[in-house]
Amino acid sequence: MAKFFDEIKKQFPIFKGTEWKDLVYLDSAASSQSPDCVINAVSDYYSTTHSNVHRGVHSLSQKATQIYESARQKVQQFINAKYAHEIIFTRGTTESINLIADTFAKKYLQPNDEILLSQMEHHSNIVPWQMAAQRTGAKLKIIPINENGELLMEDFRNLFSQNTKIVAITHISNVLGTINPVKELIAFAHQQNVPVLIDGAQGIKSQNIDVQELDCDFYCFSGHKMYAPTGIGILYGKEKHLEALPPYQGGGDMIERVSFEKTTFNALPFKFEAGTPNIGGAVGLSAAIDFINDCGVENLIEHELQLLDYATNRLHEIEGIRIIGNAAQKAGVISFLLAQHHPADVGTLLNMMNIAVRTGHHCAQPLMDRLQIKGTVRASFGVYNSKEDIDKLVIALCKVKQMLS
Ligand code: 7TS
Repeated sequence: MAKFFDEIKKQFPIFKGTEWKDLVYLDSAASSQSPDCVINAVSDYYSTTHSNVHRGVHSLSQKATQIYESARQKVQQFINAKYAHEIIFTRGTTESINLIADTFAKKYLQPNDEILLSQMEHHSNIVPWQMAAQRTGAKLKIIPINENGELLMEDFRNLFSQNTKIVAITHISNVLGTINPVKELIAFAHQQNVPVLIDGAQGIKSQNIDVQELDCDFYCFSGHKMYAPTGIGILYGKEKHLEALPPYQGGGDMIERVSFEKTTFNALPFKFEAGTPNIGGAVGLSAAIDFINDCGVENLIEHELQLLDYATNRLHEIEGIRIIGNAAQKAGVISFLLAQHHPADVGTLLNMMNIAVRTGHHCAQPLMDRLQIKGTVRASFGVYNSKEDIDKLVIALCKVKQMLS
């Protein structure tokens, strides 16, 4: 298996150039690197196929449209959505969540309605709901977590009331690595007739996602955390919800007929895709899905878990390390503190030793408040990481400790 992944690393040009050849990249939860096949697909698209979509009679535009729509089908198959028109291209997870928070609020939210979120959400799955709540008079209710960083399921169930209108929850915490029991959460919410949005920013590359099996109402993710380019992401929504919700942005492509008196809207998925979309990004995302399928999703999951296990054991060897997030079910994200040292100091020194980690609150300040810490150092894994990377991290952390004492 290790050899298999060594070979895969060779497909990532960033590690082949002289500048970053020796970089230990442990920041894939923020953004993953892209393999040749993704970069080449985007480059080929612009070299051979680019034109605007959905509007040309000419052959080049038809070819671009075909490639864009086949990318949609690729995503549909990847997450096993029932229909291709349930796949909306967006700029990323953040835009996908904003789209739902905004349109859901317009259609359904009333004063005193309740939105359930968890204590471990990324700001992207808090602020859009807070804005929706402020506009409508609805309220946020927060599902608490235990010391290990797991949701308190009993509290979750008890938070439901007559006024609960939607649950929005992360699949995997970008700080704690916790894999939430989303299937169970969704089943319970549905018993109360409440729809569920899953923030899949971290889930998409660490889990086998089958939206029909999960039965989630919405699943949101970004291309750039699954080896695709930035600026492309997905909102999956069940057809019945997407049909019922009003449009988000107005503009070209999302209309059926416009007059100054009245506009009627296009069918799904175009109703939610105003303006010229990120066609090159969709091409890159499609290539990234091929890449993931070629690696084998199960292999990627296994690889991440092996690295997580190894990193957890090795980090524990360092005196003064405190791992933040000890859930029973975790993905390849590991946050920690090194004695009393400031995460930014630790990260800066690691950077000087060619190790890229993320430090700070990771856009999860309410979680930091809950944990009563200011931030963490976070190492997160991708397909190109190896046990040697973790060994280098551990050696570097020992040096950092000496330097800071
Ligand atoms: N939700 C979660 C759980 C995330 O981890 C992130 C990004 C987002 C939403 C937003 O995704 P975007 O692609 O729209 O920006 N997380 C991180 C991170 O952990 N470090 O940098 C970005």
